[in-house]
Amino acid sequence: MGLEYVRISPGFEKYMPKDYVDLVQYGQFGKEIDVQQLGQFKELVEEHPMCAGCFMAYFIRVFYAALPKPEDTIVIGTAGCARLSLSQAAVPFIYGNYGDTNAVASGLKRALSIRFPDKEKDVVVIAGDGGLIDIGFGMTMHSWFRREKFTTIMVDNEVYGNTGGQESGMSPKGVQLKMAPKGKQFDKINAVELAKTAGCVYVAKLSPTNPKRIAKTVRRAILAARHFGPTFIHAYTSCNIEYSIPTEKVLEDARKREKQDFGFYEWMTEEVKEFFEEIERKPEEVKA
Ligand SMILES: Cc1ncc(C[n+]2csc(CCOP(=O)(O)OP(=O)(O)O)c2C)c(N)n1
Ligand code: SF4
Repeated sequence: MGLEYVRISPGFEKYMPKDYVDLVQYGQFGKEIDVQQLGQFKELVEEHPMCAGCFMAYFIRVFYAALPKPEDTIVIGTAGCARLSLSQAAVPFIYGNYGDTNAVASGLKRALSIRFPDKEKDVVVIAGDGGLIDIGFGMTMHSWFRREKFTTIMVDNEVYGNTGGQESGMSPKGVQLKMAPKGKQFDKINAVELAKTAGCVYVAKLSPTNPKRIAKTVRRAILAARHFGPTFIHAYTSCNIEYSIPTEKVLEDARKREKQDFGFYEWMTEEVKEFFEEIERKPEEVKA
């Protein structure tokens, strides 16, 4: 895409679908949106078939609101619950074969930098724990080893939600699931430490209790990937269905997990830290 493709040619407004006109007039393209204004602008994803009250769907909603440049972003997903809403958003979406997302993203990011040498095009992978750390493990790790400059976001619901409840490497030890009736025998994989060891330059872990913090983390991960190398966000996004969490208890559960094992964690290289210190300085701190 790009801003020039998003804008409607003068005189054509009356022929375009209202949803599209609203998106251009009242949406995020070409603007910096504060995530606290959610509900006051036309969002990039509004309708999707994910379960009512699904916290993964909420996280994805905030993710889109946080994109620094939606008109220059491409999202890659795969089989799993997340793609049900990713594929409905007004941002180009590529469906990678299950497990292949980070290989597809590597090729795409390289191709975009050749095709558009003077433009920044952001590539973001969003996939489940099964897609990234189980079946896609090799592709994920090797994209990090190769220092590919895109962001990987793992929406970790600690189960294979889309296929009915098999255990994943990210399920906590001992948990019983529909298709793991004996209880998981092994520890939850430490994805954050793997990402740091494999070469990510910015790594964060969070439970989505605070939209402002989600937005800042997403933005930082995308900007760091643009300039320095691979970045990774590990987000806890509970599954109401497989973990039997009633919709009204979803936030309570996220807060509980935040206290327990999903406290906000952020790590970055010195180079990335200096970059953010520079670009996030308040205007009054910038010397004339
Ligand atoms: C190559 C391949 N293997 C297996 C599948 C079947 N499959 C589809 S979704 C899925 C599990 C999804 O779990 P996860 O990635 O954790 O995402 P969630 O649905 O939990 O969000 C599997 C095994 C597939 N579509 N393609
Ligand atoms: S199965 Fe779970 S993760 Fe998937 S949409 Fe439903 S609540 Fe969300």
